[in-house]
Amino acid sequence: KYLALAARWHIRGAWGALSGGMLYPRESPSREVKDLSGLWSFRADFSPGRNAGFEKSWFSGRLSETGPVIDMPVPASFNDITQEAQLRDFIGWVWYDRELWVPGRWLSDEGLRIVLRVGSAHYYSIVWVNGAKVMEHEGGHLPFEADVGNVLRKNPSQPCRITIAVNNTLTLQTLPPGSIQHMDDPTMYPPGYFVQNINFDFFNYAGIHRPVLLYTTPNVYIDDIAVQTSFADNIVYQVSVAGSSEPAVQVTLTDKDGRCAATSGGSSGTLRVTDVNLWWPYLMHENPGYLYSLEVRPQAAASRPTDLYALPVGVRTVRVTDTRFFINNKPFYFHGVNKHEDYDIRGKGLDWPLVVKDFNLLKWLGANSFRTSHYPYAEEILQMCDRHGIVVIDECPGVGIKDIRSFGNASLAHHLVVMEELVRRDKNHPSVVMWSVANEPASEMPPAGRYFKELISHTKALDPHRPVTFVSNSNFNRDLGAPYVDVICVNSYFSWYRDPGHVEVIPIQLKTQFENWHGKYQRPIIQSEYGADVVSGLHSDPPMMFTEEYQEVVLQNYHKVFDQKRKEYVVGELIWNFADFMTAQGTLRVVGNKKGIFTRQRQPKSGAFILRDRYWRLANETGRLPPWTRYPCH
Ligand code: GCB
Repeated sequence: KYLALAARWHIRGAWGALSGGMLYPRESPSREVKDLSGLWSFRADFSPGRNAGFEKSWFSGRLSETGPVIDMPVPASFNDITQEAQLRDFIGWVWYDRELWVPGRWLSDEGLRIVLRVGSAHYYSIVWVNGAKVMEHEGGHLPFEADVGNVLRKNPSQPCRITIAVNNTLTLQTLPPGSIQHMDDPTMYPPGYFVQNINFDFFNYAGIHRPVLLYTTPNVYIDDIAVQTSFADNIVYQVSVAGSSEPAVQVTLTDKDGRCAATSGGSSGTLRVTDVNLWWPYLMHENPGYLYSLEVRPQAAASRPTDLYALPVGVRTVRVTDTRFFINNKPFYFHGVNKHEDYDIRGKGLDWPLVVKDFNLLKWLGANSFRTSHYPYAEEILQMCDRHGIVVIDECPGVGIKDIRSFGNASLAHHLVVMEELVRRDKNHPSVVMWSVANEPASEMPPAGRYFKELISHTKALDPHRPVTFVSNSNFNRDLGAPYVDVICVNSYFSWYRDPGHVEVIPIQLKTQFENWHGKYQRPIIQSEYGADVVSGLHSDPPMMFTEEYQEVVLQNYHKVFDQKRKEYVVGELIWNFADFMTAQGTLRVVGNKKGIFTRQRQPKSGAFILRDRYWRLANETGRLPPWTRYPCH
């Protein structure tokens, strides 16, 4: 019964997913933003069918009138906020609501759109304003929004109530997939007992993970902007304006000092900049992350307010050959990390102190890149990458696709929608240099060939200017997706999951791995994961698994081979993982995955120092650093 419900949510989830742009809400003279972060009322629906909230219409009045509620911070995962294991491990619908006053002038000005936007909520969301349903969305990690002006204006003298119901159930057709298993043996389990099975290695944190905002735009407004940059025609732009049939558009490009660098008119055009400042990665140039501001103004009728949206733009190119990855026509070597959005108490909720700390650690480490393993990260994080020159492989939540039933048409259709939402959101970030459509799918299963062929070609059609990959751990000979990728990304854990304890086998196995993949596909290769678990503070010499010394020697053995093969076709190395992170409970995990080079609280293990020495050495060899950044004088 529960699965049937889940299947219906999925079908409804597809509506509305593709209409309109998804510009990040920014304030301007024509746009105001009201951030609804803070405390919301919260109630998990513990009823046996998890359906009491709908049967009793919890959205039609205050949640606190339906039964007991607790305070819940937004943004945050709900799982680790209380002392209740039942809530930590809850599966089903949770309900949030809060009341607020909308500024009177927003309501009285009929020339304004008022948009409600959820930065992300995991996994399936339904949103009501004053009891009226305004939107549904399937999938975590990506934003969704609706114009709620009409609903709000019906009742201008009352505070407005926003209700959000979120369901974290994963099925074979969700992304990531999962399955609900009912335990029907009454001698073993209580009545109605079920569990959520997943095939991915991080805790399925849920709730409202990113800010909920109300923002305004004029009725004639900039709906979307797309830029494509190059050396000759520096910025080719396209603007879509909604609310007007023939909008004239004025575009001004200003440089970092606020000086006008170029202007243009029309909803599409080209901006050429004299002595253009290119966007460079961190440690590749003395002035990384250079951003212009593209100010777009549609010209509305004289009586109407004119919209203004300012998009940060970095001018750079990306190109791949069969042995190299180029940024701005210079070979780029990824020396970076894989991350997670994960921390104590808030789980996957956006947390500014953590975001800034992590960027400081990335810079300390000499990392120039990361992969958003295994789902899209907050837009605020990508904006930091743009500004600091941290290069990003942008991954969608296609992780744990292991069951053959998750390669069917329904799964593929949803995966395509997710890639569209991802490209729509992130296409203008100069830091994003490649899309990753999946992590370690069962790509040797027969349907994987057609699945990845379609998925990758669809992604390339959405964005012909960026390479596309997926991350493999399959046998190179049986991988049915690999023929379609631009860059091979491969994960391996020699001396860990295979040959545990035997670090001496790493060099030979790693060399074979690279030679096999490159020999067969003639593509550049990124070692997209490698590493070893360390319980911080455990020591042994000679090294043993789970000690700091063992992680050190695993890293050193991998690095020897990277140093040989990066002269040929290996274009990057991303450690698994930047920091320890929470997982489901199991015999292989000691309170989470401990492959971090930092602990979950961001303290370095000894592996971090090995990596720091290496990354700064690589940067000194390949980059152009100003004297003050040269490690160890940093
Ligand atoms: C992998 C997965 C990653 C896991 C990691 C591990 O291959 O891509 O999600 O956390 O291995 O530590 O097992």
